[in-house]
Amino acid sequence: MTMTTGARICAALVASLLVSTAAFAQDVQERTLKFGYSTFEAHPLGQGANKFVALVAEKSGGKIKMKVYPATQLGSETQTISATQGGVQDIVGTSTAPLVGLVKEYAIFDFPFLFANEKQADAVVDGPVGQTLLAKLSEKGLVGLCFFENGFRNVTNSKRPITTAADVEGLKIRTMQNPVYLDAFKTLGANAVPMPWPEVYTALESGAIDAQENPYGIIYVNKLNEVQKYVSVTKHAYSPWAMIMSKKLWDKLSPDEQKIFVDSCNEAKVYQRQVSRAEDAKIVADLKAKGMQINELAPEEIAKIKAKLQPVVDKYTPSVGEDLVRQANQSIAATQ
Ligand code: EAX
Repeated sequence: MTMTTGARICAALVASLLVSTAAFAQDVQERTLKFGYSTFEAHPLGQGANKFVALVAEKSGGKIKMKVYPATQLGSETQTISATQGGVQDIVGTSTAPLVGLVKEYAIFDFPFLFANEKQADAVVDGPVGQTLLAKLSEKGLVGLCFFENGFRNVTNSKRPITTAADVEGLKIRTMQNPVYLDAFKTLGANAVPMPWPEVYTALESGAIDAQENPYGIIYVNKLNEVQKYVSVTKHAYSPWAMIMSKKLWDKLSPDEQKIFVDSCNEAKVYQRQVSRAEDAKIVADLKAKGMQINELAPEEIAKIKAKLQPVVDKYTPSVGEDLVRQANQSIAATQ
């Protein structure tokens, strides 16, 4: 039987359509995944998480769905990281600070005053250092997809505005469960106590602690204005927020599915960071309206605090690795 040219092209098109439909059907399975994270849906991190979920659904033709558990419903960050390692939870969004217990190199992000602005943070987390750190999670049963941002951290407390390093002395301050933060605040003379986030509001309310430190967004959605009077704009550290998948799930995914997750994360992060940065100005006004007293520190006082904390950076540089620190500083310098 002979075919006309038109018929041949038509047959080829039908065949390729069948192949691609079949390939799609084969490479993307129907899945419902469990995704938990620490903060509220209204927070820019929650908005970014929703964007990620929507993108995954869209790119998978509606086949990959996620059941989302915000606001520490599945437990604290350390608990949800462990659950994700074990495969009980499929995806976790978490501050990177609690990851230091698993991969010591993550401590680089906790170095006081490593970044002066968002551009520097983006250059490092999206550059070779961020890639190395995401890859390192695979040794621990986890797969790093990309970094969202929690943001620059400021100290809040119930006692006094912090205008100099001396004002930090004696404050009973909660830190994340991370040795760099603990050492930094101890170095400044604070009584620093590590505590999982879900316990913090109550501890502030009861007066068990005086202070905590977090970016504006976390202060705001958790209504810390009800239990804290002062916000001092120390910007002493920047918290990235890692989107992480269980390696147990990752290893079962087809390359097409893996790509859907990585691409969705990288698209969602651009949106998430925009939201995060756009909301800060509104939050400051609202916190002030709710009675919080917000103070900036003079640049020379920030410089003094930074100098006091240099020994902490020096202490953790060997365990992070000289090369990684050098790479981070190169990425930072390249933004100038
Ligand atoms: O992940 O524990 C913390 O202070 C974190 O910044 C917060 O829970 C968001």
